[in-house]
Amino acid sequence: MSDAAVNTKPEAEAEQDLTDGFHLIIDAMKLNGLDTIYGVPGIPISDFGRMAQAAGIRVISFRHEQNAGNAAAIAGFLTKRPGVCLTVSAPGFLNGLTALAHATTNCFPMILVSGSSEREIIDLQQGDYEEMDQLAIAKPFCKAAYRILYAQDIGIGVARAIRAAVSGRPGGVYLDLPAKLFGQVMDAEAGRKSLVKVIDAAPAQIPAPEAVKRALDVLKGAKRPLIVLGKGASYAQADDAIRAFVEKSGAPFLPMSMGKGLLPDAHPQCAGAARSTVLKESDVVLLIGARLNWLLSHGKGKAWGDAPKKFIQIDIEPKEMDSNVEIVAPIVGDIGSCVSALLAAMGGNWPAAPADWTAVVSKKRDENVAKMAPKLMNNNIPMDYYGALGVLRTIVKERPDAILVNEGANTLDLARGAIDMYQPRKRIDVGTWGVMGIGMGYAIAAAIETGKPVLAVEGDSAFGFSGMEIETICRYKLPVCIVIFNNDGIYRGTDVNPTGSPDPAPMVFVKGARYDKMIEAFGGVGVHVTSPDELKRAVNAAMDSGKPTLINAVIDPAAGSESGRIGNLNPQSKLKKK
Ligand code: OXT
Ligand code: ADP
Ligand code: MG
Repeated sequence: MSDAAVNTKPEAEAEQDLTDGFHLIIDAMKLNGLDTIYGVPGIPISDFGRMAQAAGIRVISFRHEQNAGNAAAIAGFLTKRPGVCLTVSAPGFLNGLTALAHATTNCFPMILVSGSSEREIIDLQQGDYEEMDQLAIAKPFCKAAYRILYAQDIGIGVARAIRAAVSGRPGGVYLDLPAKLFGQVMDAEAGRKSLVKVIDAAPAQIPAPEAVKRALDVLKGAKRPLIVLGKGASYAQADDAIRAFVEKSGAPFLPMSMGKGLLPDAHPQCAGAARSTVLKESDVVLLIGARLNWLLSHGKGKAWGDAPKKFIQIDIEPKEMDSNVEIVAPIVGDIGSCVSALLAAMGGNWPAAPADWTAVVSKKRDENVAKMAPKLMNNNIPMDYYGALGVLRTIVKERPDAILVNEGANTLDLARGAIDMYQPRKRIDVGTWGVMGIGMGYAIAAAIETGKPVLAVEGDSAFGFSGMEIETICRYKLPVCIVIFNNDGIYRGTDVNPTGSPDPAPMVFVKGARYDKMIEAFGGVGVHVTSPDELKRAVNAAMDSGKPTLINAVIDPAAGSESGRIGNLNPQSKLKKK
């Protein structure tokens, strides 16, 4: 690309209608419906944020880039448009990079836009302000990485970033904008013409008819079919087709954590409460937007039992097939198109799922639900997880359109089981990595993108990773109610330092901490509760008022277990404890 089209002569500015990098980036975003920026301002993007706001883009300014990045990632999940995160150079960029990698790992479309230093200084390593070869560093953590050097390439650069983020398997994209680009001036008309409106950014990917037939043949032959609904199915926004297909098949379905609510957890075919049984005993498993990764025990081993199993998989990413076990009937395409094709090919007289199998699943589910019911009704003080979750379960049932954000270990795993979901994309959580720190970023973006009330159920450790964003929540007056399950530590608050030294044990925090006081510093409502009744009143009041609220819910420090439901993943020393 030559410099010829870039007008750098000041005297020409008076005579010509001009634009510059700042305005072209803003115009390119607006042209493509990117109407919100999550970020942290500073050199070299301070003015860009101001100008974007002046131009009508919503600019949500955070306290730390990782939280802004997580907000952008979940905005992408919720809307199918790439969420945009804007950061300064090197340290700001690196703070945002974790979120970019998280978005890519979870298949959420997001664009991390970072200001950067000039190439000539970076390449000679001359020590610029916040110098770093950001493009090179970003590459392994995202789906695509681009740098725009010239104002006239902004239209194409933004278009490429959008397409890369949302087409095929969605993911994170890095867009590098050197400081000098913002000020580059060019003819306004030429600039306008250089912008690109992305047409059909995520084209439908229609499955091959023979793949659909192959899958239905396998499914029809099943004696114990199971459908697994992952967060890809939630992302696809093909809710009606998925529901119609699942119901027509009559098969039990198992929602993954963020697949919950696609069909209500209270649906008669839901096998969420009979997880072990359906994994072990099914003979044909149809995966819709769920990978056979650690969360599904890689499709093999003890969790899946001894009986031979056939897997059918719907995914937009062909390489996902056979990634862990053989997929006998791969259907490659977008979930909306694949599920619609399956439905159409099933015809009018698809056989009911074998009744002996659905009876086994229902029986197990009813047993597990009955086992949990009394625990959820307990009124113990100090509260245990179940007593507190029983209250939240009812509140979510009464307010099914609220968005539930959830992170922690016990706080996560027990809430996932106890709180039924009723609508798609209402539960957002730690995802594929089990990462702590998504909480406040997710809560903010969920409120901004959907306009719905948000209930964030947070372990006390989990909250700490993004807790400063309660100021952001208060500043933007968002309808977010945060409930901290405060058990004085990571998993439990009971560990002691065995040496007797005054240093606390590694897993515990200040005992009896009052997180509710923190939000009062920013004008939010803080409430301290010790019983399920108090918790119920406080959450309902917060959800009714829509005011930023933080509820410090005291949980018995001894109630949790190591790493929640995944304690088995901790390596154990074979040596005798000293
Ligand atoms: O069928 P069976 O009989 O087996 O029963 C199952 C279901 O059928 C049944 N069930 C039900 N019964 C009745 N009624 C209903 N409605 C119902 N629904 C289900 O219940 C059981 C269990 O069901 P489930 O949960 O579906 O099944 P299971 O077997 O657990 O599923 C397996 C998994 C793997 C799919 C599931 O467990 C899962 O999704 N797990 C995700 C786990 C995860 O991601 N955890 C987070 C990471 S833990 C750890 O890494 C933490 N760290 C380290 C750290 C991290 N993560 N990140 C960063 C950046 N730095 C460090 C930290 C610091 S957690 C953590 C903080 C923890 O402390 P906190 O204070 O925040 O939290 P507390 O623990 O509360 O103190
Ligand atoms: P979960 O953690 O809920 O099991 P995963 O994140 O493991 O879900 O899997 C989601 C899968 O969904 C990914 O393999 C991704 O390629 C796929 N996916 C995402 N969007 C679509 C879509 N629109 N059509 C088809 N597959 C999709
Ligand atoms: Mg805790």
